[in-house]
Amino acid sequence: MIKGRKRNLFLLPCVCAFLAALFLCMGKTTAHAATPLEKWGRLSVSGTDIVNEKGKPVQLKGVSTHGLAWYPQYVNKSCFKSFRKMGVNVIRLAFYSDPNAGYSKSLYPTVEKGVRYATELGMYVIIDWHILSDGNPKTYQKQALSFFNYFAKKYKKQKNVLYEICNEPNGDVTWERDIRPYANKVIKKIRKHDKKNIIIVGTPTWSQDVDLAAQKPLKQKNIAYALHFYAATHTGWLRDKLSAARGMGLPILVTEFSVCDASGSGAIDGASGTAWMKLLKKYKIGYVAWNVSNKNETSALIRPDCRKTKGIRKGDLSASGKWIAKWWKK
Ligand code: IDC
Repeated sequence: MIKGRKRNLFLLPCVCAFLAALFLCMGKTTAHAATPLEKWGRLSVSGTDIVNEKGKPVQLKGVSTHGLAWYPQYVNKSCFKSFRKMGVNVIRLAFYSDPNAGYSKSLYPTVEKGVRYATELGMYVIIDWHILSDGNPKTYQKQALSFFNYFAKKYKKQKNVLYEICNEPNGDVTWERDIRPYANKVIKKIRKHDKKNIIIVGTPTWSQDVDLAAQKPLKQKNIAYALHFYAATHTGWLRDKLSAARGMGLPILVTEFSVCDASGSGAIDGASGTAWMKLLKKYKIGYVAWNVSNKNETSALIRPDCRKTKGIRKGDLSASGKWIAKWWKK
């Protein structure tokens, strides 16, 4: 039998070893905080909400690349990680569909890199077919079908991929005649491979007319609809449109926004911006900020004089970047 002082001498190393093991474990858990993907798993659409694997509504918070042809240097793991640290959980990869705006099959590997880095970081990633100057999604429908066929086949097993099939239809485009039939075709193509991941559909007038989509939504599952706003241009009237469409049961995601005007520049409208962010928070509607670059325009999230493409810190953010980053932590 071990007695008195002797017993204490025996117990002491045991207690120390136990404490050391405990600290090591704690160190491990703090070193590896759960990633957004570990926390939520595959997302889906339930009623008007985007929900996690347990069916609980979640709010995506993201940043969008600029056109991949113009600013591919920001598609790197360190850059994505910097934004994750600031509270971002989704990266949008903007692949312009118009050849005059950079469309090229040679950019597919840039998309693949983006998806790989986001995946390694446990972040969600939106593959965005960025129609803009090409107005009608039917203009490059053939290319869109081949684009989504390729990526849906590639990523059908991943839980963190979302497809945005037409950034901003505009000009002589209607929901019924153009966007809805286009969406039906592209959705069919994606679903041939990827049965579950969310597909986001743009709406008329640069993704503002969610009310028109709400009148005749698509019939498939796991479809969300895009609403885009630039706070200085799109004010209360567009917020009302959002609320009305949501009231009609439409699931909405803000896959692009900024706090300046619709040109992507001009002054920040803090009052309109705040009203938007409060509304989105109230409804848990996800939002993605345009754009990760240091271009000399207000919407660029990085300061024009910052040449870094890695290890981005809060101090490297532009005025709009800093403004928006405050909301990533709320
Ligand atoms: C803008 C970029 C700008 C680029 C222009 C044309 O900020 O640097 O020269 O596109 O490609 C959108 C579009 C988005 C626009 C942005 C600002 O989806 O591509 O980016 N915007 O104009 N919709 C509303 C505003």
